[in-house]
Amino acid sequence: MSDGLGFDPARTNVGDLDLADRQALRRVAGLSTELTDVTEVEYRQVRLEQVVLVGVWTTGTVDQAERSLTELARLAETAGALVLDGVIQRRDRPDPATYIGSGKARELREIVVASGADTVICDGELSPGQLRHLEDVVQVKVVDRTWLILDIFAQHARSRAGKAQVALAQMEYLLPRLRGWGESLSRQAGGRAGGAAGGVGTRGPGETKIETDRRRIRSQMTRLRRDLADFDRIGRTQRRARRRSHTPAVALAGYTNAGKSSLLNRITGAGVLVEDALFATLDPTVRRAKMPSGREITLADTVGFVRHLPHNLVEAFRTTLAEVCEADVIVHVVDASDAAPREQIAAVRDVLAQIGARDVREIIVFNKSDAVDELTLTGLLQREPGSVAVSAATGEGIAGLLNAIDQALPHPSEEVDLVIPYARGDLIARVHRDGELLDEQHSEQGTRLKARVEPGLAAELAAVAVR
Ligand SMILES: Nc1nc2c(ncn2[C@@H]2O[C@H](COP(=O)(O)OP(=O)(O)OP(=O)(O)O)[C@@H](O)[C@H]2O)c(=O)[nH]1
Ligand SMILES: [Mg+2]
Repeated sequence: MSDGLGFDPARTNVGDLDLADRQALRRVAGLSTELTDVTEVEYRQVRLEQVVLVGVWTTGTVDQAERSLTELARLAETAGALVLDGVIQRRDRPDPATYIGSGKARELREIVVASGADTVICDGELSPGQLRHLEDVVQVKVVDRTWLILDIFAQHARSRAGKAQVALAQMEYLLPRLRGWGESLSRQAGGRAGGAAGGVGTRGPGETKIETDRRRIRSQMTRLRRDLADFDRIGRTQRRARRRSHTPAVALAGYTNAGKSSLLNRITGAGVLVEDALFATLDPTVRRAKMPSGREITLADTVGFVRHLPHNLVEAFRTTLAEVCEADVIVHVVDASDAAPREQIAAVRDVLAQIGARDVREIIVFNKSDAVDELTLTGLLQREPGSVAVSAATGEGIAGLLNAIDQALPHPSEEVDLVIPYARGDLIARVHRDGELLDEQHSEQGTRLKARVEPGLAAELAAVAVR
């Protein structure tokens, strides 16, 4: 099976066939950066690394296992790594000591040596012990899927809040996984406390490097949590201001690369970054849009989800994800051209449940309709009642999506039937924009409006109405 990624994820052993190819990619010794004085975060980065992927396949079909490893390869490439090889082991559950079985771990060591890889990436979240034991067997850096996702997020974070959120999640992950370097591998504790943040004097007498690292990380975490609390307050204030205007909030959510930013651009002309890359968007963008009924909404683009999104990352991104939790409607964007759209839907709903957005009204939108055949699309639409198909690329189906959003919007609580003098055209405009107009007629005294509006606007209308 070839998947265009240069490796066969189903293969459980290395053949001789492409050994020469892989050795041709072997790193030139001595060119790598000196590792003695980098921080743990820097050390764990997988940028520019040559990696071998390894997965444990416990449940599901062989197809699912392969898709998972193919996705891991895309994630690794997004992070900047070069994927040399990939192997899957079938087991009832991961080995508690070394993730893959110990025999398999020794085979993995041979693959690493043969391919010249400098990093192994495991398709799961490994316990601190598993990470250490496997590292001792394969004798190169081992990182897991969780860390890989954290690393991509770290590379893509632009805003200060985004950067702080990722840094905190990385440190939470690393704290229990710090290891005393020097016992194995080539990394030794340097003469100084390591990393620019430490500096001379941070290491007390008799303190080992690992203790210094832990202490430094803890104090950085405290600072980050304080910063995040500030960002959270700002975000809350902004959302409250939007709420006060009673503009319904709609959030685009969905699997990474599904086309959320493309849809925002198509609907609002926002000009947000669109990329064929995983996690292109980290910071939410909010734009206004007018619905066919004339009502205005705010439409928020958000960070994409992925299978097994690290839990502490979800926690850290609570501020960002609040756009989704507090929305009136979630437009759940699905890539219809994906090999397994229904698995994506399940993964996204899993995260939505984690962040407490399960009860928010959801519209499933199958995007990229231009890239799938009619039959597949019909099948998808049938299995998700109320879903719509669109193409952000061609614009097909967008009108239908806007109608679906319009209908899903919450109805303002007060119904009014009043005559508003012509001099108050401003109020009538607000009914058009913020309320739901049911009927409008013009008489001598003014405009007769039947509409549903929020209580505040209802009171203002009543105050000026012609009796
Ligand atoms: N064929 C086709 N490609 C699309 C369509 N919509 C988006 N794409 C492509 O899909 C890729 C991802 O699009 P984005 O809009 O960046 O996706 P996203 O969901 O915002 O992704 P992240 O922010 O990374 O989670 C890009 O290469 C787009 O050009 C579509 O309707 N048809
Ligand atoms: Mg995006």
